[in-house]
Amino acid sequence: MSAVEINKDTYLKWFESMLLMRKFEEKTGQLYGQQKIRGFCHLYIGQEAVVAGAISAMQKGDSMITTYRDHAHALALGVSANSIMAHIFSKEHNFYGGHGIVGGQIPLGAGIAFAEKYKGTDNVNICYMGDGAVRQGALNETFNMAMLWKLPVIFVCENNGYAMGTSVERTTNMSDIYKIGLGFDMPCAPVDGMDPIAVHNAMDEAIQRARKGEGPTFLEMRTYRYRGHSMSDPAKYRTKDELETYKAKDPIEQVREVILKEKYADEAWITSIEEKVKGIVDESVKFAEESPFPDASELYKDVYVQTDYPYQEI
Ligand SMILES: Cc1ncc(C[n+]2csc(CCOP(=O)(O)OP(=O)(O)O)c2C)c(N)n1
Ligand SMILES: [Mg+2]
Repeated sequence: MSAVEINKDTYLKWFESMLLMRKFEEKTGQLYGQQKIRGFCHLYIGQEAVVAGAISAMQKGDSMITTYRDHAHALALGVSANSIMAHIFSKEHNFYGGHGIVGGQIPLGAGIAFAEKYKGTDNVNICYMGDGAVRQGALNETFNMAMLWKLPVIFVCENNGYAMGTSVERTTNMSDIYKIGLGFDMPCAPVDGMDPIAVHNAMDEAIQRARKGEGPTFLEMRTYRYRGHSMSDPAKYRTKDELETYKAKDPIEQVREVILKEKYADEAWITSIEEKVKGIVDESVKFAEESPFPDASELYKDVYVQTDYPYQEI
């Protein structure tokens, strides 16, 4: 049985949150083109259902940690668009970043889950990684420890088919990534990552198991990024047909269709949400442009955090 049922409200929330993720990313891409955002920039366009379906299965107190393709995860946890345009980590919203080292967040996710168990909460950590991260050595050590100690963590591989320009098939003989869990006796499954309902149901089941103390799950979300790896990638390693096949399953369009078909809301509501989202995104750009640059001394701030829990022998 689901802990969190899908109903009309879920669909309306999915639509608004996925539209915000998409429009925020489109604007981010534009700002990069205008050189207002520099350095590296990785967009989430196409993968929205993976985060939307997870959020609807989570409860307050649960946390997320992910890679550099991270704007949507923060938005969905309630970090404001304003602050994401300027700065992204948020302890207050249980969003732990944002990691640039491929696979680096996998042991950190298990560490967050260890802390929750140690403190006796029933919170769960959702630890995301790309398909390019699953062959990093750290995953093996982490999966072993997470199973041994039955940590409340859900490992989610967002398999978008490529690590930069390299397809999964070019790096492994076992392209059914979820099967990595089998070697650890970890519950694992492939999930249609373009479908928020499938994501929600898989996450709901995994989260319930983790909350009951039954340990981790490994889910392979089969998804797709519509844009290149980062802003400098013209994505010539894939065909237009392949891209179109995934766009035909666009999660925002799927949810919009259900809302209209089931009469959960009408076209006027859809338009009002589109306007609301545009307002939020435009405001975030204004906020970021008007905010002062941080002082160089900020680099040293918050590197270490004093916790409420003194060290104890266990
Ligand atoms: C340890 C390490 N090796 C290499 C890189 C360079 N690098 C950055 S992103 C990336 C591809 C990762 O792809 P994937 O895990 O599939 O995530 P996606 O970008 O598709 O979301 C690589 C190789 C890095 N950041 N860290
Ligand atoms: Mg990838």
